[in-house]
Amino acid sequence: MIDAGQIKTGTTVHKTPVARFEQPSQEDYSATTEGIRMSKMRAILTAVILSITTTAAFAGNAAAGSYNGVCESSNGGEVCLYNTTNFTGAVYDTLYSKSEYTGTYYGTNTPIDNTVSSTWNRDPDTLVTFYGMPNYTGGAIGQAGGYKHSWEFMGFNNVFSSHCFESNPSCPN
Ligand SMILES: [Ca+2]
Ligand SMILES: [Ca+2]
Repeated sequence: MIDAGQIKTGTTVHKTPVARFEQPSQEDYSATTEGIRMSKMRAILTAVILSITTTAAFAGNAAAGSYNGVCESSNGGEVCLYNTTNFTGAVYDTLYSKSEYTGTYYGTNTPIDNTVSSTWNRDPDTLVTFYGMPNYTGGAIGQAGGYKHSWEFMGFNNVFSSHCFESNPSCPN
């Protein structure tokens, strides 16, 4: 709206003083409309710049995303393993499928193999399947995108030994 005012003032300068008391001419109206349009364009530009900044921020987190002790939805979304039943405490957070549970919960010496009690799939639209054995074998159960499950109450406590995102072509069908 500041732009509209500036354009209108600029137009008035070229008129005689009497013109101030006339109804706004079509020219004035057009100038105002144009000003609003310019303001909108500026708003869109600002939104684009913000979007770029946000993207850059996500890119900046990429290196620290997987296995940093924080269960995150950025970069496609992690799957997070907990050895507690309520998604708290130490976590193994990863963006990737894992064919063998060789790791430990972040910041601990506790192995993840056969100790997972709850999981959170933070990928909003990709199923992850957990398996009772390495290499995506043994008993399997899927967890849909965005869901949290406490496996203690579902008969899968302390059994998982691998997991695979369905987007991974090497996962079993
Ligand atoms: Ca993380
Ligand atoms: Ca197992």
